[in-house]
Amino acid sequence: MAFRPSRTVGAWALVAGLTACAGAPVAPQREGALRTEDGWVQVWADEFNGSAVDASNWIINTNVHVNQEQQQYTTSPDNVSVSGGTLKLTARMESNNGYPFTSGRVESAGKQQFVHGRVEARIKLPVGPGLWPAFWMLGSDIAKTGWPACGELDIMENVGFGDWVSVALHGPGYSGNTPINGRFNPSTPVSDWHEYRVDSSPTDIKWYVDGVLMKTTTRAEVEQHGAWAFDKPLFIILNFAVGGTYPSGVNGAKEPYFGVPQATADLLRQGPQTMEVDWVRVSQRQ
Ligand SMILES: [Ca+2]
Repeated sequence: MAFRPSRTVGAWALVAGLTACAGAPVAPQREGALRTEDGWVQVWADEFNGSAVDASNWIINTNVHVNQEQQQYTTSPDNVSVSGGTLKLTARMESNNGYPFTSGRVESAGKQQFVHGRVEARIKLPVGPGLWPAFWMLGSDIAKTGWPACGELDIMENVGFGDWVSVALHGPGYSGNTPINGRFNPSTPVSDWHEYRVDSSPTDIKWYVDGVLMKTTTRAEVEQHGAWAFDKPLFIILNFAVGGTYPSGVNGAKEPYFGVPQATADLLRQGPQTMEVDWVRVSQRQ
């Protein structure tokens, strides 16, 4: 894409803060057993079958104010909840800490991290330009090495359009408006359930939607820009931002909120919007 805003501040804010709907059919539950499929063995999953965010897997990070995003993340069940087999990250129009919206963000930082492998999630998104849900990873060494040296692997981002999602890599020499990115069209709107996945190895990174290969980036391609940053542990982030630089760069909106056009502000005024996650699974070749 032509424009990819920096996650720089976000990454650092993340570290600094490290202290810290609608019902839908749920996929068949397969937790509790390693699942072998084409040589891949499931090594971890959260199927979101409980009644709260599993603290052995996730922190709820509220201390993130970056990219001119318009939400205050909270730990409230109104913004972050688990029920009916899914994680729900919900954006609401309600003032909090000087921000016009509240929402939710969970991270596996300090809880679960993975070197290479298959990371996938089944996700259903709301539609409304300026909504910015994402499923992504950061290098666990970010506190030591900083961003972008730590590496950032964006598995799925959406800025509120129903027909496309984006992916990207960030690292030393290829960050912010990174040259390594792509936009892809799921077979049906993002408001339907889709499986977003990345397979990473020492030689390449492959992105899939619903099992269909969308993009392959080789290590050699990355190393044309800078050091490969993906041979080390990374953790998972699921978050639902509202507005900010990436949405604004696409939809052009500055008012009524930065990156949030009037129609989406009206949508949020009418009611909360929820990013729903059925499961997150990680597999590795063994
Ligand atoms: Ca589930």
